[in-house]
Amino acid sequence: QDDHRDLRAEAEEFLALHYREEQPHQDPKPRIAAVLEEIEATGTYRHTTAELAFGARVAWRNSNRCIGRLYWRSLKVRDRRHLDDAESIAREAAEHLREATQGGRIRPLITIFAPDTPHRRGPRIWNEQLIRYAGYRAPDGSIVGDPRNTGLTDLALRLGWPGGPGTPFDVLPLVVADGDGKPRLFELPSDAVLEVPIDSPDGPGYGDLGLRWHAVPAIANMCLEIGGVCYAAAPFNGWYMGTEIGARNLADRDRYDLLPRIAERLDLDTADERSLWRDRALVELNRAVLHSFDQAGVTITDHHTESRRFLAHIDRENAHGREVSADWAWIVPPISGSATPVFHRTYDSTEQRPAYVHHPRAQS
Ligand code: HEM
Ligand code: NRG
Repeated sequence: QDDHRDLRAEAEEFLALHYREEQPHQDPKPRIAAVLEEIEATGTYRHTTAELAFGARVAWRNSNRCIGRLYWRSLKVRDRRHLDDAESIAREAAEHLREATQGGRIRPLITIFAPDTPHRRGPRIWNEQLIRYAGYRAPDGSIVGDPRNTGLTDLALRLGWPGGPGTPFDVLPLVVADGDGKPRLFELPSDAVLEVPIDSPDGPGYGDLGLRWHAVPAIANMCLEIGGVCYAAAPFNGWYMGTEIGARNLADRDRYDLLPRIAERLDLDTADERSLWRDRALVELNRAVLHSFDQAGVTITDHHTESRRFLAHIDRENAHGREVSADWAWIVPPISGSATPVFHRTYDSTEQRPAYVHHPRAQS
């Protein structure tokens, strides 16, 4: 009889939070009683539309690794809980990208598909983000594309993907499994994928390097947990902070590893670490990313602005009687940390629910 003890407790806690924040003058007991009954009868329960949207927004507010939380109330929610087949999910994922991209005026958006239930597992998206670049392993051990995605690239090829044109920036197909767990491939329509060519704001430029990045970061493999219910397929996006692309994706040794080539363009002395050629190349690459997104009219933030906003977020939350938890190592930007205000303090890192979580069983 105590099968659903955790679910009952988490449901109760979430419903109480929802009432406390959104309808403080109403009594939550009737709704809680109805949900507990529904759990007894069916082993799960259905969130109302308002509960779902509140849960998705508060899960963003609770994302300790996210510096972009000031606008958590503005998250737009697409309720697609009635969809659980792979084909519909691929179609709606593409539509999500179109609605989120808006030609460059990016807006924070989440699409929520069918949750897991005791009777049927919900669907899964195996890509870590809706848009990811292939990483092709050559026989000599070298990699064309994004080394982060060699695993998914291998899998897609095994499932019958013919492969893309073979550039360093081939968009991978979506790999989607419905409840039966069998992965299927879906090519993303090109009108759903906005990309920005990266070039330097001054001088000769990096045009010949052929660099680009996608406009929208849309995490697709985290589980949205609300009141004990797991929405494993719930892709969400905001916009990029420039350093994610310029200081990590394009710069990390185990990603695109571009610092040596940028330094060469800048004619820096790469034989001498103390010339700080890596640091100088990092700054120029990050200027190029911000400049290129601006030129293309695509929303992007910089780490100085976003750090200030994050501290404003903490103040605003405190004014509402809420503490903000954060993970210092993720909040502090990967370049010029000490030049941003988020560096010069500590954070409590208590995890709260609802939350976006990396599930051990989120995939496969
Ligand atoms: C992580 C910025 C919107 C949830 C991050 C990170 C940055 C960031 C810089 C660290 C990423 C890394 O180091 O790899 C932003 C900005 C946004 C935004 C500028 C603009 C609106 C959102 C939204 C959600 C969200 C809409 C969810 C609804 C998260 C989560 C993580 C994260 C869950 C941790 C991801 C992980 O564990 O891999 N964000 N974010 N963010 N963000 Fe945001
Ligand atoms: N660093 C990853 C993206 C992680 C999430 N970042 C955001 N999320 N900005 C990358 O692709 O570089 N968001 O929802 O906006």
